[in-house]
Amino acid sequence: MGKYVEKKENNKNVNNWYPGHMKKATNQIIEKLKLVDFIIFILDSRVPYTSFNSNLNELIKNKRKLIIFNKIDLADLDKLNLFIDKNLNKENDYYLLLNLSDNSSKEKIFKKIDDFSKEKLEKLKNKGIKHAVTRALVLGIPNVGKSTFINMIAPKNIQKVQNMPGITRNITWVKINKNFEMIDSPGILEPRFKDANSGIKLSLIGSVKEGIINNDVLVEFVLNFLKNNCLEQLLNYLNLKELPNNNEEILKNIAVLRGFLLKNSEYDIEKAKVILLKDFKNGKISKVFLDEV
Ligand SMILES: Nc1nc2c(ncn2[C@@H]2O[C@H](COP(=O)(O)OP(=O)(O)OP(=O)(O)O)[C@@H](O)[C@H]2O)c(=O)[nH]1
Ligand SMILES: [Mg+2]
Repeated sequence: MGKYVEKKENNKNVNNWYPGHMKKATNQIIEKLKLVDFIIFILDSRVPYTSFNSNLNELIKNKRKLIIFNKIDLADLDKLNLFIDKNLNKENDYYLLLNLSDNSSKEKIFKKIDDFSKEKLEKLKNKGIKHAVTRALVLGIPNVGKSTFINMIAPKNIQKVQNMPGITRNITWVKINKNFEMIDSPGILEPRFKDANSGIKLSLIGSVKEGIINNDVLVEFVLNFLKNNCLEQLLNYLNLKELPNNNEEILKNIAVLRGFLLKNSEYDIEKAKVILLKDFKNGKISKVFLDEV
């Protein structure tokens, strides 16, 4: 996974919004590292580069790591696979593609966890210890599905889940079964954005909270991205056969479709912007890949 780190650009934009709780959570994670056998590192498949926190990766470099490319239901799988071919050293990096809205992912997860636990269990068995417990720490930026991952394999839904950042606030141990325990952790962002568009992409997928980056900037980016890369999905979303002339016309079209009218019978373009961003975040426009392949 070294290539991810090399790609990171040297940018001087210190995020002055960086939430204090993330610093605190990072320290709590460092404390827990010695207690776990491996790390489950969760990424958003729409932005596998942008959602890869290199700082966290540096902290866990001595640990075995299972990389989860999550939310594949929302991603362009061809591009994701190309990205994986280019960036993962398949002999050393263990990874799994998942859609956690699909309950059948459970089996895939347990199989992989068994693979990861085997080494330790065998070592202990040779020493005569039969009932060993394997422990894993789930890490990632906010909103990638860490708690959803844990809920999927836990005996019952324990962790709170919502499509916005900062839902998990504390390190939490969760017992999966008598042989396996996991730690859920609060999402942590890199203290600096990787490049000029990272903050935008992270806002679009709900990993940076609303209000940090101006809606106009987000709308402009997402419409240009869709026009250039996902025309079919955009036309479907707009219920049109041909693309309007410009972004303003597109927004007007959304306002018409939704019946967003102001008192003076003008279209409510601001409301159209908000709904577009919300729909994108909720995966109503899907099969996208926002990073470079
Ligand atoms: N479409 C889709 N949505 C998913 C998937 N996995 C998780 N989600 C949704 O993503 C949102 C965030 O999930 P969480 O599990 O709360 O994410 P988290 O990483 O724990 O977030 P923080 O605790 O805020 O760091 C929720 O709305 C989940 O339902 C997936 O594979 N596909
Ligand atoms: Mg969580």
